[in-house]
Parts: sequence; C-alpha cells; structure tokens
Amino acid sequence: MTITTMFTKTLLIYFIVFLLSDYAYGQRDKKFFRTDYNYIETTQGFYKIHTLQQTWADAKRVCALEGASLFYAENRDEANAVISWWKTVQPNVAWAFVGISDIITESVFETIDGRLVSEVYNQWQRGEPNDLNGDEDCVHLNLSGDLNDYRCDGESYFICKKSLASLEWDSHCNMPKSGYTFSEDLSKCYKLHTTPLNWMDAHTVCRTEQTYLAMVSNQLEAEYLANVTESASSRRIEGDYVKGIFHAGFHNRLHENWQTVRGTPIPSDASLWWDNHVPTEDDREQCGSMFYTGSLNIVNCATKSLFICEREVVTLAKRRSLLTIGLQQVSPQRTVLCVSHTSDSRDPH
Ligand SMILES: *[C@@H]1O[C@H](CO)[C@@H](O)[C@H](O)[C@H]1NC(C)=O
Ligand SMILES: *[C@@H]1O[C@H](CO)[C@@H](O)[C@H](O)[C@H]1NC(C)=O
Ligand SMILES: [Ca+2]
Ligand SMILES: [Ca+2]
Repeated sequence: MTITTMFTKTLLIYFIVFLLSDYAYGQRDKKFFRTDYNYIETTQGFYKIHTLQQTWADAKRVCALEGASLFYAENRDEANAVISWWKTVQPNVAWAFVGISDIITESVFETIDGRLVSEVYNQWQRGEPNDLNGDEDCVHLNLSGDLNDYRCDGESYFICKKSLASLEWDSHCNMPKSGYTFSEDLSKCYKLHTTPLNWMDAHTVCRTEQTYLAMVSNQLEAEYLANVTESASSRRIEGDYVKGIFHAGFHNRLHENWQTVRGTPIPSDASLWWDNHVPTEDDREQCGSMFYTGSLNIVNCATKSLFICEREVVTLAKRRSLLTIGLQQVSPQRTVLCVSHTSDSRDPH
C-alpha cells in the first residue's frame, strides 16, 4: 500500500467518524449552541456580548430571537466567570444590560424569569439603585461587577445567555430547537413568522435565527410554501399589513440587479413568477415577495407582511450516500462498524 492510499484511508476513517459523531455524543456533550456564542465550562452556559447598543426591550427581544435570553448572573461565581471572559473579549464594552428590571412595579427588581434580585447576583454600585429622575427601571452591569439601574430607553451593549441544561437540538434541521419544520422532499427547514414586518426587519429576523427569508426555487417548493401560507391565512392574523403576500428571499437593494439573499441569480423560469414577469432593473420596487399561491412577485420594501424563513439541511439520504462512497474504500471491519452506527443527526459545524 502506498503512502497516498494509506493517507486516503486515514482521511476516510476520520470523515466517517465525523459523520457519525452525533451518534456517539449527544448535542449537549458537544457543548455547541451557535458559532457566535462562547461556552464557559465552569458555569455550563453559552454567552454572547452584543456590541450594537439597543434599548433594554430590544436587547431582550434579540436574545430571544437567538434562542437565548438576556443574561443575569445567578451568583457571584457566574458573575466572576462571565466578567473575566468579557474582559478578555470586549474590554472596551464598559456596561451591558442584564435581564433585571423594576418595570412591573417600581423598586421591585426582578429577573426576566420572575426571580427577585435578592435571589441572584445583586452587587449594586454604591448608591444604586436610585431611580434617577424617576426614570430608571432597567439594570446594567459594568466590567467591575457593579449593577446600576438605568433608563430602559437608553441604548446599551448587552449580554445574552443560553444555559447548557436548556439546550435542545433539532436534529432534522441541525440547529437549536426554534419552531422549524423539516421537509424531507426539499431538504430544507421552514418557519412561518406571524408578526408582520417590513422586508428588512423580516430579513433581520431570519438572519438572527441563522436562516434566510424563504425563496422559491422550483415548482415543488412553490407548492410546499403555498401550503405553509394557507395555514397562516386560515388563522386570520389581525394587524395592519398586506395579507396574501409573504416576504421572500430576493431583492435589488444593492442596485446590482435582482439576486437572492444568498447572492445568487434569481430563477429565470418565468412560470415561477406572478404573471410570468421576471423582475428587471427597470422595476421600481426593490424587495421580493411571494403570493399565497407560491408565485414570486416584487414589492416596496416598506410593505409589512408575514414571512417564512428557511434553512437548507444535509438530509439523511445525502449523508448515507456520502457514507457509502466512503465505505467502498475502507476495510471490511470498518464497514461493519460504520453501517451499524448510521445515524440521523448532523454535525453543527
Ligand atoms: C464600574 O463602576 C464602579 C463604581 O462606579 C467604578 O468604580 C468602576 O470604575 C466601573 N468600571 C468600569 C469598567 O467602568
Ligand atoms: C400541499 O397540500 C396538499 C393538500 O393537503 C397535499 O396534497 C400536497 O401534497 C401538499 N404539497 C406539498 C408540496 O407539500
Ligand atoms: Ca425604577
Ligand atoms: Ca441609577
């Protein structure tokens, strides 16, 4: 056996072990949540410091969209661990909103999950909380570990947290569980969002969930998405928005001609488009949408409507074929071992 074939075999074995690693180790054991979160072993939690300042309510919303929650320290050990990590990764961020406020009742400080501040880490800065000008109901933490009450509509950096114990993995969609439905036929996962937003905000929501605004790429997908929209129509969602259309994953916001949100050309198959009209540079609207029938159309970006997010996944069938290709070239003992371990889940990285 030449060095090259030995090398190839070694690579293949690594490849198979990689493919099967979910079987041997559950998602929690892998300690993976999202690529933008850091795991701290001593606190068994994932954390992210947001460096775009937001109001407290927006900070709370962004953390929730990421599948996490606005951080507060359970105890001094967690505060110390998070602050020492914070000092190494974002030393210029002096203050960060945490998930504590007295919005519900003045001077009763509670965590976002309803615990009294006296039950969690509560080292206030000297003279705080002071409800300055009768207008401070939201709490932030500084790098020295001191808490202060601050204006909720003031903008601040913030920290999101996901505890390892609360991590649930959607093995079909290969992402943290967040309400996506897997379609085997399309090798994609979809989620209907029923809060009407403009196109940009809808795009932001999908990107925050690590997905994309859904795009119709063939007739089967058009039919599938038409079925998804039907469930929305039958629920008669109230609100001031354009009913019957759904934001879709294409646009001309860069004024470089129409493209999908992945930067690829839009489908040229006219039958996918409403009235067989494939948009051109001359069209005044700049954002993509889809009728409830699944046919594509364009809209003004400020139009509010519902939307669907999507994520492509490597299916079990695709994995099996990868595995088969691999197995043809390794020894029989390995073959037996590997086939008996064929698993349904995928690696997140
Ligand atoms: C945090 O607040 C304390 C008390 O006001 C102050 O002494 C300290 O310098 C602050 N730390 C930072 C990093 O701003
Ligand atoms: C859409 O729904 C119809 C009726 O429930 C069903 O027969 C059809 O298979 C669905 N199409 C797709 C692509 O899911
Ligand atoms: Ca207050
Ligand atoms: Ca204060």
